[in-house]
Amino acid sequence: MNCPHAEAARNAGVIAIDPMVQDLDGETVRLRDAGVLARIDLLGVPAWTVTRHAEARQLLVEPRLVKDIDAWGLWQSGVVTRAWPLIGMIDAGRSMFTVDGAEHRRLRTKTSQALTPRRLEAIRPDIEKFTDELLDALDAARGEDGIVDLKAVFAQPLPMKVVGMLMGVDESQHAMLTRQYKAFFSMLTPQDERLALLAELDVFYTDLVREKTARPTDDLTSALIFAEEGGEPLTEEEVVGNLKAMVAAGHETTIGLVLNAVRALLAHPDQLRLVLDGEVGWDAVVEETLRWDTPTTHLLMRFATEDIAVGEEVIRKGEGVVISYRAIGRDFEQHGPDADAFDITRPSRNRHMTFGHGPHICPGAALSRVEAGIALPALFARFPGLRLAVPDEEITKLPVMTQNDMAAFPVLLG
Ligand code: STR
Repeated sequence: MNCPHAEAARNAGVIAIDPMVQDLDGETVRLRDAGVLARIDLLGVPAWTVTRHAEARQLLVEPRLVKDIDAWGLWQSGVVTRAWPLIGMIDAGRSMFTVDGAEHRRLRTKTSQALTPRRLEAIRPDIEKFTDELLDALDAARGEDGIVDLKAVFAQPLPMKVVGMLMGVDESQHAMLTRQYKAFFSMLTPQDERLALLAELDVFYTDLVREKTARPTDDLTSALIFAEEGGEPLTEEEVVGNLKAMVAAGHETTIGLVLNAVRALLAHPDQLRLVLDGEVGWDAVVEETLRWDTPTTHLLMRFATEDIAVGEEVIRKGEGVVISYRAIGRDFEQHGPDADAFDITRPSRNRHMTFGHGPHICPGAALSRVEAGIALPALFARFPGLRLAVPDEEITKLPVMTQNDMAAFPVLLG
């Protein structure tokens, strides 16, 4: 291959993931062009990453790759410690996110059953109500200059309200959680502050679980506490772990999905027209956005319990593997030579792997599709003249290594 990026990557051998996220598209292309498995550096810590669809699909069902941090050589040897800024992405307590096998099924079943498309029909009216309220808030938040931040006023609070309702987290706590997770994900947060906020969140969630244990309500947290089917009931630590994972994931990733879709449509007015004229459905917008501009850039991490051969490379026992979903969405083999283009009419738009694959496939996938499928049409119906208030190039990413997260999205509502 004579791609200069690929040459550079091979010479350097290792691609350092930029904590400041100054060139996400460039980095995505460099990773993809570096091969099926690329060597990356995460703030001084080496890992493999999978950058292609077919191989990721294979590795995501590979039982010799596990989530348990104790299988990580660099953790066993003490090279990686809690001082590493990304440790909270891996050492997140016992939950469906960190456990494999039969125990994983035990931890996950109740949650995935609560989030099936059928069960979600029941909360559709609530999501529509939240959306309408936030559209009013957008209208009201318009400044003198007519500019309003679509992220802060709409895309961020909506998923928080939805996951808050599902899990039984009171509205009065939403702003606190949004602030804490923003600091958690930001690479500008000093590590001692990050560890302190994680400890505070643990106290908050533990108190919440104890409160629901004493006075159960109609929410998934209470259901997890009192789940009877499927063998052993979950321990308090396991309920807390699942609750943390649900709130963190449910709130963070959908922000990206909604904003990335709006941004892509505003940058491709011909495609926006197709949707507004009813020629292409909103589901196509959602799926193509998921493929082209994934909310999760890199998913940390899995560890090899034995040597695993992948193509010409071997992942050695104890080594860490990241899944680079953004590069995977741009795979030429899977999506054709125009994989870097946003195209809601592409035939392969539904064949992305953005929610993962295998046992850990995102249990909230249907929920995020429902949320985006309500929010996007409602937004464009209320504000048909919606446009960016700054040139697209001026939209910057937050310094977050694993999520695809804009700092702000200033718009004119028209
Ligand atoms: C954040 C910190 C925490 O307390 C618990 C979790 C577990 C679930 C993780 C979450 C994390 C970070 C964002 C993740 C989420 C699962 C899905 C979400 C990785 C580590 C994605 O970005 C896909």
